[in-house]
Amino acid sequence: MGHMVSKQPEVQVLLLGLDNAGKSTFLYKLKHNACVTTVPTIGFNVEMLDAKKSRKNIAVTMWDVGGQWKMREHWKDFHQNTAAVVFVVDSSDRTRLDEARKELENTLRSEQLRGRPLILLANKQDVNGALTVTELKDRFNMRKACSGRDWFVQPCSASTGFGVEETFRRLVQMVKFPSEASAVKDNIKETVHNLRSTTRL
Ligand code: G3D
Ligand code: MG
Repeated sequence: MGHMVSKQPEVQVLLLGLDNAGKSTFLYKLKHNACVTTVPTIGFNVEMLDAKKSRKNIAVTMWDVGGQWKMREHWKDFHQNTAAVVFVVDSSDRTRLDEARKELENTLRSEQLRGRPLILLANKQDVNGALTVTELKDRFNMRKACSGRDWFVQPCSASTGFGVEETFRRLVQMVKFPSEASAVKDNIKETVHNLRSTTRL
């Protein structure tokens, strides 16, 4: 059979985090566990990965936007059409945790990312003294920061590969297509909620 010019659902995922968090390493590791094509570009990397969700093939496009200070102002340019965010943290670098938390908070403030699921990737778990998932959850005040969206803190070591595939599996589980019944239901629920709050039904 010839290659189908795909009508398969496509979702975009944003990989964010400070420089040196391990975003590119994570993407590189994933690439070896899935069928991908690489399109290296100035300022960001993008990979396409195949996945299965509800017995359907889906194409996951993962954007690794440079974490350097210069690039951060461009993060918001990627927010539109983003189905989920993976925010990568260097769990071993205690000196930059506050900086990372602030960037996460900025990201979560984006209107275009409202309700989108988020995975906090607790990377570099192989390093001695790295913060644990529980510690990071507290440090980033996840429960409060992520209210109104699905979220998860995933332990990972991008360089050894620990947790990498599991992250991708969870990600695929968490993303919603507009066509998915549950997503439609969520939209309806949200609309009803908004109607109620504005009209006091
Ligand atoms: P970035 O794309 O987020 O900027 P990189 O980060 O993927 O370039 O990784 C930054 C550095 O962290 C790299 O080290 C990389 O090898 C290291 N790194 C990434 N993930 C892990 C991890 O899980 N454990 C450990 N121990 N190191 C990790 P170098 O030395 O190449 O700069
Ligand atoms: Mg990088």
